[in-house]
Amino acid sequence: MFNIILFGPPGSGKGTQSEKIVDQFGLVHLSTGNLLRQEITDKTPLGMEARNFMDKGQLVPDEVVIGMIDSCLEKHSAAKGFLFDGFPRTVAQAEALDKLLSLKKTAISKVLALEVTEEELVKRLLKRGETSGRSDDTNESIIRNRYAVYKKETEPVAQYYTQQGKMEVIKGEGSVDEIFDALSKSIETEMEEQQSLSAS
Ligand code: B4P
Repeated sequence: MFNIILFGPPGSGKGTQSEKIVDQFGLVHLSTGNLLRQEITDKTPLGMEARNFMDKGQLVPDEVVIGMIDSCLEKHSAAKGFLFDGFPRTVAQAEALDKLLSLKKTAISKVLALEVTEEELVKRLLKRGETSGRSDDTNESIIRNRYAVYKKETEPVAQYYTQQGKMEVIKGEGSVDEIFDALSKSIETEMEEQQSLSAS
């Protein structure tokens, strides 16, 4: 299995790039943001609980998100690999993911981190808010809170994977295609390394 994490602050292009990566490399896309929004649309109890956090720009509790990922991994047990988008967002989520993957005798191969300035993020999300109908994208103070939560709770996850030697930073500003090219090159290199290791 080949598993990667697309990491970065809110609005850095994780969702945008994930769609292109899964098309190109045949991985299963697991976006916790999309899964949570689907629960909200379906008006499930989980969705109702998650909405209270998401509307304020806060993170949904770890146990809710980890449970969701666990059942998705079960559902796609024959997958060639996974692309995790927007997950893990806390060190507790990263530790839980390592455990879940090791039970399946697999692991994270690489973490690709998109780097974008705060001002560019705010600009992108406010623009998306004009058309997306997403309540967390329309108010600048909620967007700034999401960024503050990222700095406090999610940035330590980068340290966690740096210690494992899996982290690579990619410039997240420029055209969507330029960024996709940089991400693809890094994924291809990692896939080749993994293949030559398993052949030896
Ligand atoms: P997510 O759905 O993960 O989304 P996001 O962080 O808002 O955005 P993303 O980085 O995917 O940006 P996108 O490509 O869309 O999270 C939403 C909320 O869900 C969180 O705040 C949290 O409450 C909750 N949640 C999710 N996962 C969780 C977890 N694991 N634990 C706890 N809570 C969780 O790009 C944004 C915009 O930029 C788009 O309009 C796009 O068109 C534009 N864009 C993209 N690339 C561009 C480029 N190169 N140049 C210009 N614009 C670009």
